[in-house]
Amino acid sequence: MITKERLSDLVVFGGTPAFQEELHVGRPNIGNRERLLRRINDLLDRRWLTNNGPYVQEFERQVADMLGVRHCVAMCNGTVALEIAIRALGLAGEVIIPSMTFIATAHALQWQGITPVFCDIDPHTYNLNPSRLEEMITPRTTGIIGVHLWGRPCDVEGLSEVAQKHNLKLLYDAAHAFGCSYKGRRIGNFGNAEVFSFHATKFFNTFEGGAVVTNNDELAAKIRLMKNFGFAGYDNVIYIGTNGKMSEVSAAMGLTSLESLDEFIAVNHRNYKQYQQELADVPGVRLLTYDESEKRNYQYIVVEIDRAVTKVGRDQLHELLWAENVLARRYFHPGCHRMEPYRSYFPHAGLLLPETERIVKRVLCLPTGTAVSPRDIRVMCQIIQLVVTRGDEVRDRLEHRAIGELHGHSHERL
Ligand code: T4K
Repeated sequence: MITKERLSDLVVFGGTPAFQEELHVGRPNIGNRERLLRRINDLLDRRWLTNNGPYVQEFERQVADMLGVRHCVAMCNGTVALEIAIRALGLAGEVIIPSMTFIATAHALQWQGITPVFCDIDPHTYNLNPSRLEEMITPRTTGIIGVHLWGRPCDVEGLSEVAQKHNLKLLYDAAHAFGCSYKGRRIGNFGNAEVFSFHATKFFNTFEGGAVVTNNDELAAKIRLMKNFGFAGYDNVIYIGTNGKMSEVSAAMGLTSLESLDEFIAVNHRNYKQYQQELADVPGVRLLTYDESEKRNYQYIVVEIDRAVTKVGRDQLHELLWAENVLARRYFHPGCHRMEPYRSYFPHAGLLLPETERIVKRVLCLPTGTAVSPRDIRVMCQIIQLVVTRGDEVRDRLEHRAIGELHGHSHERL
């Protein structure tokens, strides 16, 4: 690992990369390897690999207990869990969602012929803004999907008020919010149902995986049928369904990850505090904060770049970091409304999404989790500090380099 003190130390200006190996956002946390391998050996010995096996059942029980929710239905991934929850709730026509989310939230609707209607976010929380919801409601609206972005809960009360007033279903995409709480109650207990992702890149993972959790018995029963082709016993299909089942190997990983959950959160919290400290005096770089009086998983380190102060834009900083082997991510740039098929369907959607359009250009997620050391964080923050304190110069040199490259290419073409 190389520390950076001068601009010429930066790779873009001729230096060598700060990190020999790439640092990723979303490097998986791995729990106790021996226990995982023991479980995998067990399931192989049992020759029971999927279809509601004993590990899946145990995993569902443990998750439901931890969250204090009546039902947890484990699934093969978060996207299928969303699709099934959407279908089981009878959503149709139009459903209101934020555009500031991973594309899966929108696709899970469109995949089933339901139109996602993008609503703007609150300028402080970056979650759905309840006061902008009503203007998006039409006679075709059947529901709202709130996304607890980066594990910071939505305004649950504000959203339920609008949902109730207009008789709409309320589903939460809680892909980022496993282990978090809202007003002392665990995420998983709100709306008609909530959906988690346990993808490898989440702080808690089952390789691929997800779950729908709900306190509604009838809905849970329907979702259980739907994730298993509608089978209600051998040779007896009583409902339309698909294959959304979690495998035993995923559940084995899930049970093992659950045993290390507190440790993963503690490491994320420690990393968050260190980033907070190291970036405290870097002007124009604001670390998004978590409410520490609530339960949080601290799995995303999000910085917001104010270009008016830093001079170097978010995208330039992103490029500089990648050159150093820090694979920072611009989640969720450029917003779902600017991705296909939505940008073709709704080319002017951005006009109603001023906050989303502003935020997607400013945020950057930095590596955290158990694969990142305190020293890695120190070096990453040092690079950011160096770049920002010499922002004018870095910007000018990057822009000159870009113009130079452009001239180089046009000469080549001649
Ligand atoms: N709703 C929301 C709000 C979500 O954020 C997501 C998923 C979903 C719904 C859907 O849940 P799932 O169906 O995925 O369960 C990644 C994840 O694939 C995705 O699960 C996640 N959100 C999203 C925020 O991030 P990409 O396209 O950015 O993944 P990718 O391949 O670029 O990987 C991210 C980084 O992690 C890379 O730097 C590589 C690193 N990585 C990845 C994997 C898989 C590793 O170091 N090891 C690994 O095993 O979507």
